[in-house]
Amino acid sequence: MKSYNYKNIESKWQKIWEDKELFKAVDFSDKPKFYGLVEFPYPSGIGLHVGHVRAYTSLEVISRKRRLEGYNVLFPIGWDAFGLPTENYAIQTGRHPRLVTDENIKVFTEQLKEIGYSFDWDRTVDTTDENYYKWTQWIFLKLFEKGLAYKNKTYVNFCNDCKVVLANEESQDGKCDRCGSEVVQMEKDVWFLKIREYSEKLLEGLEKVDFLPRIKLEQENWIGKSSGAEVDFQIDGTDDKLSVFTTRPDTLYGVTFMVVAPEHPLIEKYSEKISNMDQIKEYQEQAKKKTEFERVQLAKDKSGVEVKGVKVRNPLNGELVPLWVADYVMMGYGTGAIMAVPGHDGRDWEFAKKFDIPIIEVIQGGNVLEEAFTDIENGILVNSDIINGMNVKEAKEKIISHLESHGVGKRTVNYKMKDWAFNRQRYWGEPIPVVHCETCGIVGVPENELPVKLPQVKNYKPTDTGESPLASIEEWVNTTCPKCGQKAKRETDTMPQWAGSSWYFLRYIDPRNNEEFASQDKLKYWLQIDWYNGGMEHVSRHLIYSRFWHRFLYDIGEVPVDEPYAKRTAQGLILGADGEKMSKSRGNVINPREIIGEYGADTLRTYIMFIGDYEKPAPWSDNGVKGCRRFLDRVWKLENILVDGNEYSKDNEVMMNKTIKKVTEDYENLKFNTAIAALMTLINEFNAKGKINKKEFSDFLLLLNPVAPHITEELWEVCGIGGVLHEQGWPGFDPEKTVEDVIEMAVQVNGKVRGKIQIPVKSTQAEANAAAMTEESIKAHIEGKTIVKEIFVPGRIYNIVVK
Ligand code: ANZ
Ligand code: ZN
Repeated sequence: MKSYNYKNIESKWQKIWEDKELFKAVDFSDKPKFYGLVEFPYPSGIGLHVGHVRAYTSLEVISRKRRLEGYNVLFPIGWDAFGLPTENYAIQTGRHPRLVTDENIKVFTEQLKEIGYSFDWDRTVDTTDENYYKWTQWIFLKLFEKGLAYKNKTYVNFCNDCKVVLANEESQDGKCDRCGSEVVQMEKDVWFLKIREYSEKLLEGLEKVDFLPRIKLEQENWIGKSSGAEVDFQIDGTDDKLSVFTTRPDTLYGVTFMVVAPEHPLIEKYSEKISNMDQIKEYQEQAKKKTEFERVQLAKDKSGVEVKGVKVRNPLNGELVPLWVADYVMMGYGTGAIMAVPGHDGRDWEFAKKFDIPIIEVIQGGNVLEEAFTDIENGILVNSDIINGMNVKEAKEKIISHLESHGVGKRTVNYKMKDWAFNRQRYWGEPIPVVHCETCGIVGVPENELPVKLPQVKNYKPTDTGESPLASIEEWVNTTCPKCGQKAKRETDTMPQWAGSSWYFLRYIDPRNNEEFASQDKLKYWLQIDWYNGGMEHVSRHLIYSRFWHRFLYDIGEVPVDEPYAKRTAQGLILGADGEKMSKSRGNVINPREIIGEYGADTLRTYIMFIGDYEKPAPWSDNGVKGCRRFLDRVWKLENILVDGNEYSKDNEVMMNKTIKKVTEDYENLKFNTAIAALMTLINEFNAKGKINKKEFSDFLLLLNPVAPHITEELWEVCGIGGVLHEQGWPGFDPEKTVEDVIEMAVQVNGKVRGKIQIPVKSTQAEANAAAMTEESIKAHIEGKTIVKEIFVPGRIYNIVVK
């Protein structure tokens, strides 16, 4: 037999698959459909990463398995190609991002094809293609028409280096996600999408989908629903009130001070009354310089200033409490003001200690002078007048109804999730399709004028004031108002990178449609996406944003189902051989090309799926790669022990059924590593026996095929099994034959149990007799006598009567 020439084999089969258009998804078919989705890559200049390979090979395995199972499979890929790295590269080199993107896409395409992925290459989408972003703009206009996109002045996280406004999710630990430099607060006009209005729908939607529990949890935390009350405190000597949001209305008797955020409008309003306004102004200036993260997470040492001259009254007991301004209270959450309960809230406790404010215990069980007692869900109320002796739950209810009946508060829910800051002052993004008219305000560009194309610019660098480079192209900026026909200016901000990826899965369904983003018939046929796999890092942002857009499209009748993804799973990271996250700076990055060159794509695929528990991080191991290559070498050599046979040989029956069951189920449960381990064991068994028959061999090849498609197709052909592998069906198993059921059976002689035998559950009376005769304790009572009667209940008991 020839040696395992993976290079020839892999290019040969890749060509055959392509020529036969094997992976083309057919619109409308009698077969059941399967839509498997993987997160499309950002075509960076670095090329494909082994992390991509892990992310894609899982659904690649499932997609290939589904085809063998008789499904019409849609398994698409595309390019999420707008974004900063390409733009920064363009700024450095002066080369147009379009050219750079096209080059990168070419490299990514080659790399993905080398791995032998079964993508439908006729359906690729590119978010930077005019025919694609036309529809991204179209969806934006729909949001705008429905009042879900608005422009507002706000403080934004601004990166001085990238010259770009960052979404909250993009500035972590007070640093820019992209370049790592310090983030500052800047007042700007910003586009927002009202994703908050979808909080409840996005939460409810989670109940009907099959997402991994940790994915659901992260989405819930991101939305951050909390239930409680809004309580109105009266500002002493006025008719004004200061409303606070609290999750703990039961602790109202423990309030010893109130706090407003530095940006709270109350300060401005009462500036005449406040006697230490200078001090407060200075504090406000300091707070401006801090990011939300610094204010909330880093503020171990609490800071604040008392608002002198203003006091507020507790609506329950009428007591006057002092008012403070402190930056641990955020303007963007709740009402921007809190009632402070230092006995039972850690932040309030630290603050009270530092500024010598009284602390009152209202829930029994701790020592509030030593530390805040916060473990209070099951506590009993004290020092609390009308709720004394109640548990927390009762107390909450009682207080809320009391507040409501007295008109000083109400039950309310709050969501952590903020509206989505939806613009960038950058070049390489979708232009936001509106114009600014002095008479008409902000006006959407008419649908028939879409796409609003990106114009040519000389310089891709944003201006120092944070304006997009588009702002400097007069011919483009100056236009006329679609409503009144007078002079108007185009919006020069572009959309954030999350825009294109918020609906790409819909475009795959009908990628070349010029009339609609996708036809209703095709959407009806392909949706929902049956299985979506991607990274945990996209679980809060991309996954929420795309569910939001999809849900919006559903609400306006543009898509037939409310939730886009029936199921969502996530892979773990692949770490370097040093156990650290792979990164260029650490020099521990593995390039898939090198592995393919040295061992072949099938080895790469097998190793990536074998590397460990799919959901957990896994360190790279060169020895592991070699081990997988040796496994494929052994697969290649099975031909040497191949014998005829159209059925499993008797003594392999259970082993085959068992392995088929295991591999079938493990693939579905993301246990690719144990599935491959079972196939390795199977090979060892056959090698030990010195033979494998054709039926056993062909089923083995089918099981391995989704993971290692090239070598298995080749072996199918060279071993003359008949037909081609990819036209076969997935092997089935007989559940009854998956276990070698051995049971213990009691043997009675003349009514007395004389011993026990171990026999397969389906044994006959003769087999039971043979087994019984090997047991000394039983044999002793039978030998030399005559058996006059036998009562054999299969699987239960064996009774012998002797004389
Ligand atoms: C009194 C109280 C007593 C509170 C107690 C907590 C414990 P979550 O669960 O995250 O929604 N809070 C409200 N608005 C705030 C803001 N803008 N900035 C900072 N903190 C704010 O948290 C709600 C709790 O966080 C609220 O309930 C409030 O403090 C505080 F034993 O009110 B609580
Ligand atoms: Zn106008």
